[in-house]
Amino acid sequence: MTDDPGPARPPLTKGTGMHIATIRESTMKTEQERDWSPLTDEQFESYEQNGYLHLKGLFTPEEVQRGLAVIDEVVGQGAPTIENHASFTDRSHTVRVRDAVTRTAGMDYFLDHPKLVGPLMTLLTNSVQILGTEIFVRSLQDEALEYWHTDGGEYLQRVRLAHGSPSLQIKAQIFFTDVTRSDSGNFLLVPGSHRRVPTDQTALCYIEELDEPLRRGELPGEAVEVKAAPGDVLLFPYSLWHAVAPNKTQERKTFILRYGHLWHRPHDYLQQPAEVLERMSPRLRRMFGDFGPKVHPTDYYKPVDQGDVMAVGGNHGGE
Ligand SMILES: O=C(O)CCC(=O)C(=O)O
Repeated sequence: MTDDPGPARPPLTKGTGMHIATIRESTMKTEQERDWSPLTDEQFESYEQNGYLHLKGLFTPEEVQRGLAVIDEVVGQGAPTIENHASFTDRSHTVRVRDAVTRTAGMDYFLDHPKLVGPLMTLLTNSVQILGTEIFVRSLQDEALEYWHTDGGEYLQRVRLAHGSPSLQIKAQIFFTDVTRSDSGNFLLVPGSHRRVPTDQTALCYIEELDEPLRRGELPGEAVEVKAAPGDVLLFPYSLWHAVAPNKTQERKTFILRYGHLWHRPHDYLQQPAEVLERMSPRLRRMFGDFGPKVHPTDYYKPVDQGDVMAVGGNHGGE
């Protein structure tokens, strides 16, 4: 997806007293050199058609070690997480740390990484907010670790977007252990299902028409069992029908990061605490919905400096 920044204009800054339309045609644009690249047209089209994008080897083996250390650090602290909610379906076979970014600064590296920011900037058309940060450690289990469902609750479940529309909400799963064999806690998905509304509508968004066969170990014919290596990233919208295979190999360790537009509400925090935001780059703070002390309610819909703030993060191009 190419994005020509257009002719040179002055930087967009808040509080100049000038109307944005006199400064720049689009607030998505920037004169700064970005540290990220957008998805290619081919990648975008593949995501559009299939409802997922498997980015192989996005993170290096060193970065994988870094991620594993973050997981060990947080799990070693007792995996502190947020208060229970009536909709949570956390189970004994999985350690699930919600709002993990408040437990460790080590996640910032991944969240602010140009290799991850670029695809999200494409899919969410530059309005990118982090809605949740989770660590998953999935242990061994002979039956499916998760049954077929969509994400985001029953209200969002009915929304279907036209082909070519920017995504509404997205998950990025970063794999830190080997999930290249069957029955190793693989992510299961039905390609194209992101544009289908399940027949059943229930509070937890499980899809009984597929769950009943899955209890017998049967998958729909068109289902894909994702074979992910450490360092791979899977992007998918909340509307994609997905489940998790049994795990008969080894503990599976991943981050699952939730994203939406700036005008969405987060899932596992209301506002990040000041001490968390203070350690972050301006881009990452913006991705946590922080506009600084002079925020205007309209900023979430019409952020005047979005292109400039999102151009560069704190990882100096990544490692
Ligand atoms: O653990 C996984 O692979 C996916 C978890 C899941 O079902 C979800 O993110 O909604």
